[in-house]
Amino acid sequence: MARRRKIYEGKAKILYEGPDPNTVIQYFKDDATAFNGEKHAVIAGKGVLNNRISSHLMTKLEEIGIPTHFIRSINMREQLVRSVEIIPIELVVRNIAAGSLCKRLGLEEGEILHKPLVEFYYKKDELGDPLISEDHIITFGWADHYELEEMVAMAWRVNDYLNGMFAGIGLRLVDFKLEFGRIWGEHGELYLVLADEISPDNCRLWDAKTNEKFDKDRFRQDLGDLVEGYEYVAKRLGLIPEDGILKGGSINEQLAENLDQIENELAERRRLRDLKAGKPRKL
Ligand code: AIR
Ligand code: ASP
Repeated sequence: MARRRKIYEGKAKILYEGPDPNTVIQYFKDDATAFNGEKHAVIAGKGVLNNRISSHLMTKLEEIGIPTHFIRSINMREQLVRSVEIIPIELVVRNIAAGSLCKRLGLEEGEILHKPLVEFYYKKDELGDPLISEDHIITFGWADHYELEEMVAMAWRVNDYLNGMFAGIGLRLVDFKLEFGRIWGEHGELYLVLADEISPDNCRLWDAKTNEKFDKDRFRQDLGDLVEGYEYVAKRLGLIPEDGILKGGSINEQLAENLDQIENELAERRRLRDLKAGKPRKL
């Protein structure tokens, strides 16, 4: 393969230049980090499973009209995505109290919130991604009113959809994190799309009956094999065979490559909406 230029390397992914200037290749690493990179391990199979799970969920979201950066899967570790300008905000949606919410407010883990909670964090590793308000976002110009309104609306729809999808396979969607990116059209119109990834690295997923955790908390809290948890999620979603793709703790590469009939058929069907076309409602 021709040498590709690396654009950016993060904790769990690498971005390479894509085949044309509007695209980027997103490579899923096997690295797992927690507590802002303090804890680190390389876990065979994690990248393959996240690539697969995220491709699937992004495709499903496209199907209900949520625009995403996802174009298509390339191979077991890589996907082609639209090149976007990432908005430096992490939106976290919570249905059940866990993680930093419990720590900050002294709540008991597992408490069901009477309405889903949307939180904003400023994406800045040096500061440990601090919690911020909508006003910070506007005041510091990280996003404008149109964008903020659109991001929150999309986050609610994603939550409703994924809640149902996971409930249908016996999992509770406790919380998740979303990132959005900007794309400009030919005439300068602005589109917002869902970017980054949606995988057990950035969702909390518990068994509906036992509350067993199948997400990155397995690693954060040393609860058991991380990749087995992710594999369980992929199996329940019907993305890998029932007997899994792990062999003796590492990925069966041949089997993983052969799973390549991934959801690419929607790649060309796009429903972007010019953000400036409508007036913002009061926040
Ligand atoms: N998250 C937040 N920053 C990075 C990630 N991955 C995700 C977590 C969790 C949710 O956002 O994986 O699903 C809330 O995280 P926390 O730590 O604020 O409780
Ligand atoms: N991914 C972040 C980190 O490396 C946060 C987390 O998931 O806990 O620390």
